[in-house]
Amino acid sequence: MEPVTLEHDDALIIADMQHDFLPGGSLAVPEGDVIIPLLNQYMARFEAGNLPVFATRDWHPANHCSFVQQGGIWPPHCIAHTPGADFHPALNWPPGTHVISKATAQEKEAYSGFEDTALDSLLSALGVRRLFIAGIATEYCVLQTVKDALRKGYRVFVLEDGVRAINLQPDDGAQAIQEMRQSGAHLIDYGRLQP
Ligand code: VGL
Ligand code: ZN
Repeated sequence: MEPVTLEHDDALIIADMQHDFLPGGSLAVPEGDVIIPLLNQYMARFEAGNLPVFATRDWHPANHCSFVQQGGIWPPHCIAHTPGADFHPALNWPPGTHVISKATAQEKEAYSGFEDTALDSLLSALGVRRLFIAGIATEYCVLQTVKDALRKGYRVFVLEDGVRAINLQPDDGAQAIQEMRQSGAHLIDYGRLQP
């Protein structure tokens, strides 16, 4: 992969860095917290370039259909307005970071940050054409957000060192990376970003 230089039509999307998805949370992503310092470095680069940063968050009602009690596959997690749904406090969000709440409807699962949110219209209004995407979980929110972004015509860079997987099956994360690459996403890491 070639070096990548940030351009005026770039934006950063960081997926779901919430307590319940981090070690100690109800649906912890292994090593989910390990990427926080790196995500702060990525955010600092976008802030320095005056480029927009978006934070998605899972923001479920207490009886969301994805929870086991309602026949879903997940333990209750990221219930709106509870501490488990808060972002980890060590993240240095730039002033003006756009927060996108997703999967807010009781009867519908939604992993993608684009599903029933204002994300696409905000990006369009800002003239964004290239998206840099990191966060958790690789094979759910990150994968579906990346695939939606590609379908909508964005050029997509997945920050491979800034994602972590749940891995219900041991290679779910690796397979998701493959799927993103095959769908047309570029995989990069921090070392590829030119100063
Ligand atoms: C997610 C599991 C359950 C995600 C959301 O957005 O990655 N994963 N709910
Ligand atoms: Zn969820």
